[in-house]
Amino acid sequence: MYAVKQVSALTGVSEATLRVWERRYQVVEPARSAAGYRLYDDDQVAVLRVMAALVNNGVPASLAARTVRGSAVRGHTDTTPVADGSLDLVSAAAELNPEVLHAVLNDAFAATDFDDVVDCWLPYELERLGDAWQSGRISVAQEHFASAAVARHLSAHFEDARPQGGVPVLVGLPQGGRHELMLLAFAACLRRAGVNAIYLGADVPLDDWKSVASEVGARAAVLGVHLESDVEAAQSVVDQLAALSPPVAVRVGGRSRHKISGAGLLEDRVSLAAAAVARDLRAGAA
Ligand code: B12
Repeated sequence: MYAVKQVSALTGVSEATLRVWERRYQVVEPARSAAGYRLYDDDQVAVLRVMAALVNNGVPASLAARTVRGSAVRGHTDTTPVADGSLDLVSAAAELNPEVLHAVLNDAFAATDFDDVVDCWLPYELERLGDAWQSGRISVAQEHFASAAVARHLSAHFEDARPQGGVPVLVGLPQGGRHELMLLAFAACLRRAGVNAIYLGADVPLDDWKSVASEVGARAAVLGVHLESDVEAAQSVVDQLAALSPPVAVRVGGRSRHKISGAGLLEDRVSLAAAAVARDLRAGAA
């Protein structure tokens, strides 16, 4: 067991903040020594570490607390049923209960700004989902069950932000690419920023990028580049769109974007990346 001073040193969170998280958000409930001092076990320290990481990444404390409370981060070995009000996507995936999954996603999107959800909560939970899948704690079917629900929620936000006309910007993945969730989140942010985003989705053939760009008169496109295996197809899209007359300027996002040449690089947080693209378009730089 650890005293509050030790937990503060282990997590980098001040003693006062640890007490606030306990009182206000019930993140953990430490035992008490005979003299009344707080005593934390290893699982509670693990939960507080995750909470600290989320908050340091910009997740509001209230949302971070709901993410870790009752969540599978405890012990990292198992998935537990979703506790009331917890925002644990992995446990919801494991339960295979559509209502629970829907509630977790609904609550996450209702808990704070859309931008906070897609910049902080969603990538964190998708990574946990990938780790749970890779380590065999959830099956491929459970992962698909959760990803499909995420895609439906993001699509609804995309549809809600109606296009307001203006120069169309194509958004999609190169041929073979299937990791579209963060790209869809990006497209929703772009529309919310007033840009006429045309979302093409996953696995778009090279020739279609060219024909669609000409057909709709696009001057800009955004491509997601995730896996090493996406790089070659993405580079071809960049090269071929740049060779069109007039040329289409391409920006790339996603973890393999640095391997692409001749395209603008977008930052990881999709809402900030979308704001930058919207700003450039307004300034007249396609
Ligand atoms: C959901 C998922 C799938 C779903 C995707 C469904 C869908 N509709 O999108 C499906 C089932 C299709 C899938 C398939 C595969 N997947 Co997958 N998948 C995932 C999972 C769980 C989430 C993916 C995701 O959305 N990540 C988004 C965020 C969380 O991660 P990120 O890529 O680092 O992105 C960050 C930024 O780059 C930014 N960003 C991302 N895109 C964009 C775009 C723009 C424009 C901007 C500005 C920013 C931006 O957002 C993030 C925030 O920081 C990840 C786990 C993980 N850690 O990512 C595995 C993961 C990416 N998949 C993996 C693998 C191996 C595969 C498959 C090869 C599995 C297989 N054997 O078939 C296939 C490949 C498919 C293909 N050809 O592309 C591995 C990749 C390992 C590697 N580095 O090579 C991962 C990491 C899982 C794991 N832990 O092993 N997958």
